[in-house]
Amino acid sequence: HAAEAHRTDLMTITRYVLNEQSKHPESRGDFTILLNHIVLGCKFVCSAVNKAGLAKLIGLAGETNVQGEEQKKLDVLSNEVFIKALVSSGRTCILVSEEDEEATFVEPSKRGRYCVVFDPLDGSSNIDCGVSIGTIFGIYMIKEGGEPKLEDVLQPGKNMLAAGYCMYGSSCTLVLSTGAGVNGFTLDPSLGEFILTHPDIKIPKKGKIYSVNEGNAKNWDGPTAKYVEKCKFPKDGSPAKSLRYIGSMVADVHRTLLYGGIFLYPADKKSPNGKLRVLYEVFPMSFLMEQAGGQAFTGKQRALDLVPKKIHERSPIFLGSYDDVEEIKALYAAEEPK
Ligand code: P6P
Repeated sequence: HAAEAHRTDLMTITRYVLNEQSKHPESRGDFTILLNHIVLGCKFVCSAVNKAGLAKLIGLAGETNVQGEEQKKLDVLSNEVFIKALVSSGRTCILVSEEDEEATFVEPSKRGRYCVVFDPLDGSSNIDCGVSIGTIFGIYMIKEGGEPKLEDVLQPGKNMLAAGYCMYGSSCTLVLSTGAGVNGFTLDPSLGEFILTHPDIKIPKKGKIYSVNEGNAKNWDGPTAKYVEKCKFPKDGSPAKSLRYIGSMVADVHRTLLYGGIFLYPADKKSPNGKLRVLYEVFPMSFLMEQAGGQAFTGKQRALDLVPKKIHERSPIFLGSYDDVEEIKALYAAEEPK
């Protein structure tokens, strides 16, 4: 009967979020409405990404499609879709997007209490070759009443109420945490619904995979170089780790979350703060990793404790299985000036 119940008792993401809401009787459902608008954006982008090859949506802006219309690049299109969906939810007041230099302050008549930071289509350089890409997002509550200010989105990642990503690959998978664990939902295109397929995801305590761009090895600092060396030539006779690097953060993080291991984007001489952005790449993925029992470290501190000063600030990041991150933390601690 359990199997039967599972097939007919579809737990959609909307039902899941409503269940979460029912645990907060004081809630007015604003958060549920906001999440539903984010889910709508993900469904639209999923459909656009899947059609990209056919509708010549890929490639550079300026190409014209069969209707002779000016084609928008997928990441530009995705950004517009999310901005419109978030503003129309009537629950947001500040939006920070990887695509927009400045933060968007929502007009007063449509304002709500939430600030959303997002990368509408991360890894978009991989679109043309069909590698999985994704949307990454994080949600803050505005700090206090009154006029929304930029400081309301320059909060440490530990203040996030929720974070997640939607990966557009062989299937469309949305991984979400609202602060009570991590759940994965897969889009059933015939229903147009995200169905709970990965309940209560926990990352293995230790993994057999390391994920880094080895092409940057000549620029790495001591601790990173030592750690990667240890992955490849373990001194304790344990088997070497496998290297898996897709070059699309959502895909590399999703594999790390499900299989275990460690994902590294270290600082190097070329980029002293690494490459990945704090607000809408490092924080949401670090939030998910901690919620799944893993951890996330910047080389200096717990990633979620970082207080950003600018909305597009970068940070080095080491995230994944708890024990694997502990090892690289020890190597950085050993380098600390006494
Ligand atoms: P590199 C994609 O461009 C991205 O922003 C992330 O999705 C990915 O993890 C990283 O950059 C890859 O960077 O320097 O290894 O190509």
